[in-house]
Amino acid sequence: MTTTENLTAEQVRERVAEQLRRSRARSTALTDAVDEDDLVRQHSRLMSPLVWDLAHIGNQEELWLVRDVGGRDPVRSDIDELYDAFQHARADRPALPLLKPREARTYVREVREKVFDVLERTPLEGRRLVQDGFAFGMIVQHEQQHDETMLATHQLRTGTPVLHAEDPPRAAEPLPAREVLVPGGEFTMGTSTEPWALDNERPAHAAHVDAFFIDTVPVSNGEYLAFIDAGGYDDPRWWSEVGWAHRQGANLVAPRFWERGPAGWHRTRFGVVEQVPLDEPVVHVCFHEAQAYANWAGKRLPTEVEWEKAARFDPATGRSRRWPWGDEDPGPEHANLGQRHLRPAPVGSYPAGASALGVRQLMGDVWEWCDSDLRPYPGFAAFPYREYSEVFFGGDYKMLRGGSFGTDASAVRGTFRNWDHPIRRQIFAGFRLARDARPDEVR
Ligand code: AVJ
Ligand code: FE
Repeated sequence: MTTTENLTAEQVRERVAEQLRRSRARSTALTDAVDEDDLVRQHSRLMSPLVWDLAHIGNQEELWLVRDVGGRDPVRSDIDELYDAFQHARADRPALPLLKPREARTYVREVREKVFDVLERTPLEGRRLVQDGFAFGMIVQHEQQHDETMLATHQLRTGTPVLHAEDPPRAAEPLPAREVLVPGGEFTMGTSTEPWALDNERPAHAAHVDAFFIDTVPVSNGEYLAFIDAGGYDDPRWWSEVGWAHRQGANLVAPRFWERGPAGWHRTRFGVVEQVPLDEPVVHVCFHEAQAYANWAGKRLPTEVEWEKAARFDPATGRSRRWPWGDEDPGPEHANLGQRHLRPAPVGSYPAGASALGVRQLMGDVWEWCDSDLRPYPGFAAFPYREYSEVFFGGDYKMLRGGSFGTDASAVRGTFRNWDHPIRRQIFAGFRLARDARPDEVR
């Protein structure tokens, strides 16, 4: 959401209401697209049944907005434990006595009706939790995050395709330079002013990078194919020790959802089998594959600090932008966000979304693996609950930045931080390359 400094409480309420409606329309579309059996089934041990995500969305909304912000009685006090992500691993959720699809739909509707009433009656001041509508924004983002998770479940399900969307637009402009120099020195990382930024994005602080080069576009399927064809999956030289062990144990030979046919590589995308499009960013690779590709290509992955500087730093003013293109919220010309399309756009698309330094497609298309672990920023304070970020610090997680075609604009920003295990491939993640600048390349 845009900085709320100049918005009246009424305008904040309108924004909240609009965002709540948008996220619910998406959750509804993702769950109405399939039949009841499909909703309660486990499509992959990596994922919850779709009906769990739906009721979990409602439960999280009830806990924070109905009970905490609203101070109201529980809508249902008997199901909190079932929908607590820390109580049951995803693989175990189908066996739980979950709400049936009809009950889950009724539940989320009842919660939502109360929430609109709470929104009307709650002064959006006095408590940090409600300042600028934060708690509502947090719940909008939570729903959109689970919608992206449900989209990944859709990608894992087999059967007749049920999701459809137009292809993203193809840029008419020629490809930019393949890499740009990011100047060394300090910049402002993170934020203390973005009203709906989550705890791990805070506070704004000075971060230093040495000068480096970053690619203007993500690595494409065509480029990734050259790594496969060069035997990259069979050469331990390119892989870290843990990466190689995983490649061997999981028998990785290509991105997830790819299959080699007599006439070249195919992939399955939301139930449709198609030729691998060479000019699209590669997606469904894990951190270890991204790192191996980078080593093979003679480059490396950017660190998270480098990624954010390339995305936000404006050398003309010295300040950090909210988004790569500036401070205004994303429009369809800036980035492939919001599940408007069911695939990344060809590399070089969205010239209007380029950063000040000329780096494209930082937001949307594919999440980008960074060579950094999940760590708190200096001055981090858990808010409003430790289980969003803090309990994950120091775990086996690598950072992902920028969002994918399946990420809603309300659930990502220039400062937004995402993370996952380095072996995960069902998420919509790809990567771009960086390299150190040689002294003679730095003016
Ligand atoms: C921050 C995206 C890794 O989806 O697991 C959802 C967000 N936290 N419910 C996730 C989240 C609680 C989280 N990520
Ligand atoms: Fe959740």
